[in-house]
Amino acid sequence: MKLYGNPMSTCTRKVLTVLAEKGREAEFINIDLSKHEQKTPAHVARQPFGVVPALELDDGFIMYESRAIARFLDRTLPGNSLTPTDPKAYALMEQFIGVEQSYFSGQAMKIVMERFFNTNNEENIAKGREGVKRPLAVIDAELAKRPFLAGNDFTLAEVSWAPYMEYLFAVGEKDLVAPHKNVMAWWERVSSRPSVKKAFGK
Ligand SMILES: N[C@@H](CCC(=O)N[C@@H](CS)C(=O)NCC(=O)O)C(=O)O
Repeated sequence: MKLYGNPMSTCTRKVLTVLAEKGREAEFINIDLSKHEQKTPAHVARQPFGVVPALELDDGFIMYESRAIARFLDRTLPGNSLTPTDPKAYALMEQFIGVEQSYFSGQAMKIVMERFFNTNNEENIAKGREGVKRPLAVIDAELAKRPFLAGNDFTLAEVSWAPYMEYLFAVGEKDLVAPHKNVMAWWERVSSRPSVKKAFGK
């Protein structure tokens, strides 16, 4: 199995987290985003939108989209399942993957990109800060009721949220999260998990 990705990429990190949870390694093919290797014809043949990650199985099957890859690996690799069997817990997991994708990660990345590339457009940063407030408040209320987004266990919902949360802290935005005590406690549980540490190079 080959994973075409970049170790700094949030989407690649979701896939690496699932692999680490399962105790599996893929052959990692580094796609250098600074050299635009994601736009080469060879990579676009695997990922038609010219981004990472893409997964290639030994039988030649190729797929892309990080959340789809995460679901696929969770379903097909043996080991600890990251998808609840209880239908309501499953619904919550999918709901919070949707919340991450629709309302959180795009806003968080507005801040992260400005800081990461040192462009520091304060207008964009302010928009991102405003944008993450609601999803953080929403999950804070939910996390008052249970330790993880879908229940008592770490699931693909945490896999989806973790890379963006990690970057918010990494670029010095702890103050955005700190008023949300339940999110802080949850993040301690998530970020101390060996799979997350491994996937994030910690
Ligand atoms: N929806 C895609 C998004 C992939 C994506 O945007 N990847 C970023 C890195 S996290 C990328 O390759 N960026 C480089 C570019 O946009 O050229 C997924 O979940 O896999």
